[in-house]
Amino acid sequence: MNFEENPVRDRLVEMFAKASGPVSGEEMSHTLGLSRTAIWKQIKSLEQVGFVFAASPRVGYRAVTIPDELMAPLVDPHLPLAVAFGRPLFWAAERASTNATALDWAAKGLPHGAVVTAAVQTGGKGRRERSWVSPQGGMWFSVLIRQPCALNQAPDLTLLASLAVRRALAEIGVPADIKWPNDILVAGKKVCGILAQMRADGEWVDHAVIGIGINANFPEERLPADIRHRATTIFSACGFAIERPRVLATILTELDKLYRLLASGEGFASVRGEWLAHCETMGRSVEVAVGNEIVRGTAIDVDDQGSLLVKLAHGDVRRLHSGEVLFSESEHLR
Ligand code: BT5
Repeated sequence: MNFEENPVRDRLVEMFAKASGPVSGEEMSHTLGLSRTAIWKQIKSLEQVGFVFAASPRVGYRAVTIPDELMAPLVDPHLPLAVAFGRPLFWAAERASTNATALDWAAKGLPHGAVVTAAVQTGGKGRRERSWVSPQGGMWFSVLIRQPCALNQAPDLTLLASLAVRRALAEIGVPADIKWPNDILVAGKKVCGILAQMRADGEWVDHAVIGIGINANFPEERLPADIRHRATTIFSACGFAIERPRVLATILTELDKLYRLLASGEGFASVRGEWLAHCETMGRSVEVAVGNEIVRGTAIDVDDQGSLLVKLAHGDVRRLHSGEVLFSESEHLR
């Protein structure tokens, strides 16, 4: 199956991104094998997603503004050749959910390492079918992993992804902490969530889709009022916009390094020290929902398997493999 949704658009964006001056209509028609009218239609559709062009009669078009969308020709120059993720990369102005698209395409042969992105998600998903608000300006993307791993290693996929995001944000001066197991916080509020969905075959994960959502370049006022006490955006918390294609390339590069650990048999254990150093969950009161049960206590450690150790009021320690950490209200408002 051919997954390329609009190859002409990507090649056109690449031409504009690489050009030092105006690109003539003739050059575009010749290179892309399309009529001038077809090119003009592509230019109009790029304008709708934030590109601004200056047209000079007889000379051609110059891109005055190239928006920092997560498009292949804008991400690729930042991605080292040896990185296994991000090629191919499929961008769309709108998708219901990049995870849903990636899972659907995975069943139709999408290759390992492919990335699906969208400028806006209309049906973004969190865990347990919760909705994930995904306006323009965020980073909404999913990575397909086809290297089978044992089912009991599956939690590592999320833990390692959160470390990749943390490293990439730290590199551009965004101080991010990890909240076990799948959140990234800036200034104590959630700016990123990770949703890993997988198809297992017996004891093995056949393929997994790692969905990552980052509230990047939009003001937190665009998040629903009822979550703003615990969620923010990088733009609001740090006061600057980030270069999204470059940050995506860095995340994919870090993810590649970390997932090679899994393939080589080392998993979370080899980066546990780094993870703990940036995990803000330790030492705090937590309420963890595990199925229908709520476990209350103090988070004291994360073990080599990535499980959270919680000390209960009467002194016993519980090892929690999955679930979610909800900070108790008193801690949260501290
Ligand atoms: C997550 O779920 O944190 C996983 C989010 C994964 C989103 C990515 S975007 C690309 C890919 N495609 C998808 O469809 N999903 C993935 P969870 O821990 O269950 O958190 C969900 C809860 O966070 C919601 O119930 C809201 O309370 C809150 N929330 C919703 N949108 C948010 C946002 N943009 N920022 C922070 N919190 C949000």
